[in-house]
Amino acid sequence: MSDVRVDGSRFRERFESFNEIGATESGGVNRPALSDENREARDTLVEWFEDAGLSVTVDEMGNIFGRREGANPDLAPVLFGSHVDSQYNGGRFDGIVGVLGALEVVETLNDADETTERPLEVVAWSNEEGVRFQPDMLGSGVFCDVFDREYAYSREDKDGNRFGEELERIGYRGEAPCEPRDLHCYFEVHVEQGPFLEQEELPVAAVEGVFGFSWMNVSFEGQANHAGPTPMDMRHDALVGASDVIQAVRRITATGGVDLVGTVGSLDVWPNAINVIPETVELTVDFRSYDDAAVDAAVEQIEAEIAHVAEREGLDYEFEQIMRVDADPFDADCIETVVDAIEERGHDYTRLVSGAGHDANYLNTICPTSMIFVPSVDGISHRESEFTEWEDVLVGTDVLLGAVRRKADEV
Ligand code: HGY
Ligand code: MN
Ligand code: MN
Repeated sequence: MSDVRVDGSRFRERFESFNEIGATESGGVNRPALSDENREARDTLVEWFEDAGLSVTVDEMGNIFGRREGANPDLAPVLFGSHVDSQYNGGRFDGIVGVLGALEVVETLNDADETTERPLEVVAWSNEEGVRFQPDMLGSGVFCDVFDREYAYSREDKDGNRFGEELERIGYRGEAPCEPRDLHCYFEVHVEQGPFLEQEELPVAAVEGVFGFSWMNVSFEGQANHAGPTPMDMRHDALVGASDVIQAVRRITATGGVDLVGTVGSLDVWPNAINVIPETVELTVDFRSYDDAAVDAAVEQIEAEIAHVAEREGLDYEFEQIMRVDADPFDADCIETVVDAIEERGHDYTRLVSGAGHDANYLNTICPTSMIFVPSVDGISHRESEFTEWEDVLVGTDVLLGAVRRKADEV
């Protein structure tokens, strides 16, 4: 295989200009799924895909595919990419490195005038973050038959906007069916979003799997009343109920298994007034572990705690698990392909399991899959100060190039 390398300056220029879209004052980006900023990002991506000679397809979930023909069009393609939707005030690297890195791999092969045996497809998945529309990984989830399209279209943001209508509004409700199809394999390069690679002073990791996780919506309904004259034993305070759940999540993770993590990330109080006993509280719970039994046990425990607290405080409650993805290890051969690509470049590396969810979780259920990680400075992500050194981004992208070329010539 001839020695070709990604073009760091072209990639850097593209990365910087892409991140001007929805740029925030503090150096992050604000491009939540299906927002106007997300539309602008999508439009830019389609233009760049077309400039790189890719034939672009947008499917029913707004997933954007760019196809580069190989010598043998009948062979199943090698798919690689990530997502371009961001957190509210999120980082500039999460997802973007994987999509623009995939485009850079195509450009590098174009420069080398190299035709692979198999077709290549670059992809930008819709709604990976799941912050505006829950659950996350909705675009890849429908593509992998985890969710049906109508369910996805029905998901609402906090203002009651529906996913399907917002997709229509931004012009990305494509015609192509969003369903599983024959893929040779899937790769995704992504920032680690944790501290390990930086602590070990390593530039890259072959990812062996992703934590399983559960997302839950919880709501308590008590009774609003005056904060002054209402005796304590007559209160039905929804926020007291919620506070017990938050403590219980911490308690469950302390004893629930070595890598079990739990988060209450979102909490809405109504009427949220200083002198009114809270009537309703809506909160979310996120449990994750590489041990699926630990996640399931944690979900069971928190549901029991919610029922107990509601009983004690005289509250009504609702509990819904809106998403459960298993911790399935990635494909051994795809992992070793990544390792071969790393070793060919002579990099020190390690093997990691991801605590963050990725579209690769779902692709792993329909085709051989693995990922490549590059370090996150201070282990930070989902924050505007998220950062990865550019030479590390290039290491990861070069490894993606090596892995894709290996798989694309398998017949
Ligand atoms: O939640 C996650 O891990 C991903 O950012 N959607
Ligand atoms: Mn991501
Ligand atoms: Mn993310």
